[in-house]
Amino acid sequence: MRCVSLALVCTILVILSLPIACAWDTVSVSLLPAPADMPFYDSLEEGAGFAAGWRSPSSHPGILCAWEQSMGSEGHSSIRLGKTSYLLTPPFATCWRTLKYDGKSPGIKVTMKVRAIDVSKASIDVQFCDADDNWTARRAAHVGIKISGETPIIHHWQDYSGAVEVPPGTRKIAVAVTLVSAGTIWFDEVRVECTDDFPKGEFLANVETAGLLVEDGFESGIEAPDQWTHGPQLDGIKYIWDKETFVDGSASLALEKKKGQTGPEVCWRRTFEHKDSADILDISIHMKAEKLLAAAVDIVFRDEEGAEIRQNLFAIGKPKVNIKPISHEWKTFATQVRVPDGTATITIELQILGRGRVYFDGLSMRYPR
Ligand SMILES: [Ca+2]
Ligand SMILES: [Ca+2]
Repeated sequence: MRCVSLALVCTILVILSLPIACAWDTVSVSLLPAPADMPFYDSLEEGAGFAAGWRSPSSHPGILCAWEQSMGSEGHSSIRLGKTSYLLTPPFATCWRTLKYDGKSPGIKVTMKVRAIDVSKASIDVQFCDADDNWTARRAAHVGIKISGETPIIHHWQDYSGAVEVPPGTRKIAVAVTLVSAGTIWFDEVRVECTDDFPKGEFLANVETAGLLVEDGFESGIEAPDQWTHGPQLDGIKYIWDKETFVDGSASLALEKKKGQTGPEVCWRRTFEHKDSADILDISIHMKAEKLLAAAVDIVFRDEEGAEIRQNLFAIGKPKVNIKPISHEWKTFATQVRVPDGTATITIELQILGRGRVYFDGLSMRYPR
């Protein structure tokens, strides 16, 4: 009896919060229309304007979520997700469906057909909501490449499937398909069922912050953005916290060198503790060059004893004296790196290696889930 009334209260609360559920940055989901019991099967053929029961955030430039009417692995309909930006940061193209959960089944298995064009990274996740309306998620399946640098995948309809453990206290679940990288995917024939055969999931985190190490626009601080320090004061070098040139917010970090070359010690740097169990990190940043010979972004992995492994992430130009300097507007640089075993801290260095001026903004570091 108590369960029934709680379920009623939850349902009413969710219905009351519907306008909020439409906002981009929330993962709240609606229960419209009445969700089906499991096993759940949906070929995405029914609906008016959009596939019945499926939700997506409000539209955003470069992000597409559409009910496809002329392509299906079964029938003639599916859902298409598209993203134009190669940045592995939000907004993502995503779509989800909330389902009833019986409160007993220890695991959930999801199966669906997926068609992909030029996809590096997409995921099929199961999300869990507790009594306090906190959402967490587990990855059921990954769609895309395994290692940075591989060619994005293209394939016709293929089965993707995965099972996840349901955390204690789960009141409802949602199945979500999310396109993180650029590309296009379609999905169809979604099947969700209870199972007791699933791998023990190690990671469970808040959906909105899952895997995020940092998103830094260099906005706040006193003499420099919070937690950023710079290298030595040398003749002809300026370390600038610039408040006139930026991609977002109202500030960026810049470096200026009057002439000649410099070493990597001329940099802005910030250090993070590496505590995540993941050994892969997605990193992106925006850079702008003004009459610049060369700049670079390095990552330095240090173990408990301080032994370091240094790796170049991005580079502009060449640190040679007799070449023509480069100027370009903001460009986005993105990559994925493997975190070496035993890493305790991760330092990002934003360097200038030759004369000119370079700006940095919008650093994002994320452990992919
Ligand atoms: Ca279909
Ligand atoms: Ca900024």
